[in-house]
Amino acid sequence: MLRLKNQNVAIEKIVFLGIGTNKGNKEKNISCAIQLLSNHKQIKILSISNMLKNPPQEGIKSGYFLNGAIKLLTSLTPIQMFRLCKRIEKKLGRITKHEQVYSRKKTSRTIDLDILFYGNEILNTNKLTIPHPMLHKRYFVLIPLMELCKDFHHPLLKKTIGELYADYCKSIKKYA
Ligand code: PH2
Ligand code: MG
Ligand code: MG
Repeated sequence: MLRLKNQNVAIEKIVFLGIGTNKGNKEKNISCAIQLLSNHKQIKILSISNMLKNPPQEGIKSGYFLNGAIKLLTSLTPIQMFRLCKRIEKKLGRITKHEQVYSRKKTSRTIDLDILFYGNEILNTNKLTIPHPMLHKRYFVLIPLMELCKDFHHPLLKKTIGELYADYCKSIKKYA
């Protein structure tokens, strides 16, 4: 998008988001979050993976998760994108008072929106790390990304999603 008047060029970046939910009406949580993202003027959703029903990982004790990934185009900066994700999480976590009490528990999420990739950018602040530091260790992220962008290059690990997925599969075989 080119704004000639003030010579500002709004650069649009491809962003991949991870989406997850383990609480409440999970299908509805996912579709509300996607609706809120697509309502934003500076976001164009390009594709959405299938949602994967899978057990909680990394020590979380809860019912199953629904996880997926979203590919979008945006002129928001990484920090603006991050703040939007937090606003959407907050909005969807506040359906009822009863749920508000529960959502204080870190393990129970009405919706979790994580920035996986922001173009090829590498960012490391105490608030935000891009690419997502855990993405190559999480099958519930790698499987949806395989569907959307198996040839996308991880800018830090210098491997494609396909290669990272193959590495992940090898690593779990080793410990099986
Ligand atoms: N998120 C976590 C930790 N564990 N497990 C699954 N299956 N799905 C998640 O989204 C998830 C998790 C921390 O964000
Ligand atoms: Mg997360
Ligand atoms: Mg998160």
